Amino acid sequence: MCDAAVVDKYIPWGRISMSFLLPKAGNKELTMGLMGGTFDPIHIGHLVTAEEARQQFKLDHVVFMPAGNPPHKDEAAITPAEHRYLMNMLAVVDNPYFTVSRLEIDSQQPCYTIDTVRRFYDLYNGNLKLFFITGADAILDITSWKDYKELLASCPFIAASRPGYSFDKLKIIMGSAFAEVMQRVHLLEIPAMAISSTFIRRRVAENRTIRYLTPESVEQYIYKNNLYIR
Ligand code: DND
Repeated sequence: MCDAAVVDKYIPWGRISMSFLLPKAGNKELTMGLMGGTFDPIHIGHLVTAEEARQQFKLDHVVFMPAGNPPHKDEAAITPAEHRYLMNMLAVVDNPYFTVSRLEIDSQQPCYTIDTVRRFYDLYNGNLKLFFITGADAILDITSWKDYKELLASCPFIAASRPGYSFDKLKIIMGSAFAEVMQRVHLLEIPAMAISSTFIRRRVAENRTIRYLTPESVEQYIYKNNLYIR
């Protein structure tokens, strides 16, 4: 469960609230896309997915949620959360509809998506229509996520097409779970981009260019901080 203490905490440069930078609710119900990820690093596949979801599903905002201590990944193998958060901030700065949340990275415990979704509904007093944005690959193992039935019931997913993960293939691999899961999953066709964070990390380690695979500011941040160099 995400730590409630992150709602309002002190950080070295002052006091910051969990809702800092998050879209304000106002009187009308907000329609929001939440894009969770390890983002190690964020790249144009993530950004194109979020922007396409925003337009096709008429989202007021997309909030990127870098995972602090991802339950599904080896913590020692991932880049410190603060670097991943800052790369997300650099990547979204020119899009007025995109923001980044610190909710998960400020939590000391593993954050499960169901807990994050509950926190968001609480934060907006239910005055929120939330979609969780993923790539098609995430749907493949959704049944292993914490309380996945409740998660899907409370928050529909938008799943973007991804090279190597056709929905026909998912149907075969997921078997009987597919039909039930897909009742709450909206498919999103995006221009196919065979880009992954793994691919970018490998290219940096091999001293190969990553230009245009991620925003230039993120590329420069990676070099400046010697990230992904073996
Ligand atoms: P990843 O580490 O796969 O994200 O994590 C995705 C989200 O799943 C995070 O919010 C996790 O907390 C959550 N999760 C995972 C497992 C269990 C549970 C929750 C649980 O609650 O039990 P990446 O940084 O690798 O990628 C972020 C998203 O972007 C993913 O959905 C990925 O599929 C998608 N993506 C692309 N989509 C389209 N084209 C591309 C993409 N590259 C990545 N080229």
